[in-house]
Amino acid sequence: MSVTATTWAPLDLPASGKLPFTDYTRWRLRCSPYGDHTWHYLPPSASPEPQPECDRYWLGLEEAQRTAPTLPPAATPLDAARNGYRYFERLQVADGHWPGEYGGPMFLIPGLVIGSYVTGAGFKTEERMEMVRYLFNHQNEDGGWGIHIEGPSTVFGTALNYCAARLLGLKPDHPVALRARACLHKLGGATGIPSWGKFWLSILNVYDWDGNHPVPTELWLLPDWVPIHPHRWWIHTRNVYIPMGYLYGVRFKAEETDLVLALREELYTQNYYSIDWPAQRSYVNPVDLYTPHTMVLEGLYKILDTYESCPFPPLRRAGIRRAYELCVLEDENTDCQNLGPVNKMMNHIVRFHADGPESEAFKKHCDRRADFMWMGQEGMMMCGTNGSQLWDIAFTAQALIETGLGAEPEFRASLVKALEWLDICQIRENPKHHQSAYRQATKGAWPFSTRTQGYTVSDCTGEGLKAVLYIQEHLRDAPKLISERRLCDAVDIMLDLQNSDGGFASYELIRAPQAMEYINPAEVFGNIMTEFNYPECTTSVITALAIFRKHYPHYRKGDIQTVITKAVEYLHKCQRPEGPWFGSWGICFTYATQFALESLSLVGETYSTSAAARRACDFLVSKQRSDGGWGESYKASLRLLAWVEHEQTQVTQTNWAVMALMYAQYPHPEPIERGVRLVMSRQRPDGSWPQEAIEGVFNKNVAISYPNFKFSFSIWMLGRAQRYLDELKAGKV
Ligand code: LAN
Repeated sequence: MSVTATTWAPLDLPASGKLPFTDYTRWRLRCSPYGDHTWHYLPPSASPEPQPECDRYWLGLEEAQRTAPTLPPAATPLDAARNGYRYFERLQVADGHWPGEYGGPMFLIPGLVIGSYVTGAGFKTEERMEMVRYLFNHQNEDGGWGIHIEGPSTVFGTALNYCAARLLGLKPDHPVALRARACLHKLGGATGIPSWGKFWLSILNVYDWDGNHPVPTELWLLPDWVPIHPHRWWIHTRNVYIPMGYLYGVRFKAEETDLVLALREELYTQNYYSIDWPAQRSYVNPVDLYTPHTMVLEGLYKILDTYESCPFPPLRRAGIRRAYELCVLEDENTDCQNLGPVNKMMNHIVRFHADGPESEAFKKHCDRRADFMWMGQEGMMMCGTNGSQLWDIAFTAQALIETGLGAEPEFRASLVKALEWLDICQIRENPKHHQSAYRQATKGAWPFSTRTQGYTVSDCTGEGLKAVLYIQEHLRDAPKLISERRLCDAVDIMLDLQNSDGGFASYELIRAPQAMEYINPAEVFGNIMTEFNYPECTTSVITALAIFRKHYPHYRKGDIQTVITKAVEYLHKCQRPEGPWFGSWGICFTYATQFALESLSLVGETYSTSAAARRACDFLVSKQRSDGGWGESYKASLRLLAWVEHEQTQVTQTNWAVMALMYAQYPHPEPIERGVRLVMSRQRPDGSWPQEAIEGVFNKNVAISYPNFKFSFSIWMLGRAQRYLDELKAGKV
């Protein structure tokens, strides 16, 4: 493979991305037996095969053409839940799971495109066209792009996506390019791009490596016990800095093609060749700054910059070799799919550089790019992970059981298929390279997406286990596909993940002091250096263990009790004084509070018995809007601020708030009834709900979409509400 004119040739593109650039009836989603998805464009020669409903839904064809059947109007919340599931079931694929798009962040397509361009890994023309279209559709009014689809324009978003669009074939005089350049220049040009942007531009050879602070791989040569050793960093951060260190160490850069030379002209307000590069290292445009460099980091950089001017070659070589070894271990553990989309594209370049374009590893990397590329109605995006398969199926399965819908003959088969997928998704072994790659155990865990990706996540294991227990224990004659031993393996995984203060973090135990945040070099993210405890992760584990012990009361009884007690203590400690819990992965207080009240209810704490539950409910009720719903903005996550209202009421947050009240056995029906009415009023005649605002967040500053939530949580809430309101009226609560 090489950078050929045919692969990257300029495209003639319409002025706007409103209408598809390709024939949408030709796109097909294919799934591996493990639920890994890839989209394919059928060549004109292919015999036309019918397009499955799932594909049509995600491509927006169903909505555009209104082809879904109209359902009998819902008279009760349970009818509405049933209609919702009738719609959602059509989106389940043959292996039992629900595929879904997982877009939102706007710094992922650039990594994909730059990493592919510099290694000569091509795209199909249709993929290029639809990626550009996605960029067109997410361009802000002012011509720029933000760090995520709802964010204001930043240098990071604008410079990187501008480069991506140009590499994909956008001509420099196209109106979209003109507007983007105008915005970038108004922001002062690309010099002030944050450090991860400096890195990608340097790879593309349109920013000098001298404009970057060092990324020393030598740190990996320190003994493991050193408190700041990189194996102690948060897994996403260390997995990004490993290949980044390698590529910095070898100063990898693209060939100086005409396009590269043109970009050097287009990205800056001054002459590229006159830029004082070292002066840019610590310069980040204020519009981009989320975590400014601390004095500690600046001090550290002074030392590193000095070392960099005369590095000790054998040490540098050993550091680079070590980084390469770690990339190989990660590739072998995940079949080159890797932990996430950022390190995936960096490893792709490392393997190209070290192993060559003909190597098996590089070829595998090229193929695996497709796992992150998703076709949506606005074009083709790069997802935050290779999907959210386990996460979505776990909530849907629990919703079906708790509402009783799963037991209705019409839906039973769908639920059994979901169980089959949960069975396939559970990780059976520890990683191939376990200790040597500093990995947490995985045997018995459920990952966030698929088994191929294969990373333990505390709350995914919790939700996966709950879903399996619900189906196997509550669905009459359900096949017991997952043995007791395997359920116990999942429990072991969770018990080993508790931190000393009782909380649970995301992928691993907290391995380093949290003061490491002082040396966070990525100015656009917060809380990324180490693991932190999260109420959401903690509550999922408490809930899963509490449900597990009801069915298996003897397994590690004492350990489970101790872990739950300490976790509940942690949960009490991190409740905000006003009543809610702060969510780090969903927006925001409604999200975390529903998980918290679910787990408190399982240890007997409800509105009438617990002051904590009462405070939480009163807080939520105080935020209910006059239309009966709730709505929070992603902005609440930015600065640990208090509640931030969204301009519109949101179905998903209304679901979370009502679920929270029901978990706590809130004694008054009105707020629940009003929430139910709001969610029912937003349901369409075909049973679906339209997409509203973005639902998730990460690293404080980035929003991410969970489009299946509008189905799983609406069905769950409405079905439960029916029973809850009946019980409340009958005086049974
Ligand atoms: C996710 C998505 C899921 C999420 C939950 C399971 C919801 C959470 O409770 C634990 C953390 C986890 C697994 C999580 C961690 C960070 C991820 C992987 C993401 C938000 C999806 C994308 C994000 C990842 C870091 C994106 C790549 C960007 C970098 C800055 C490396």
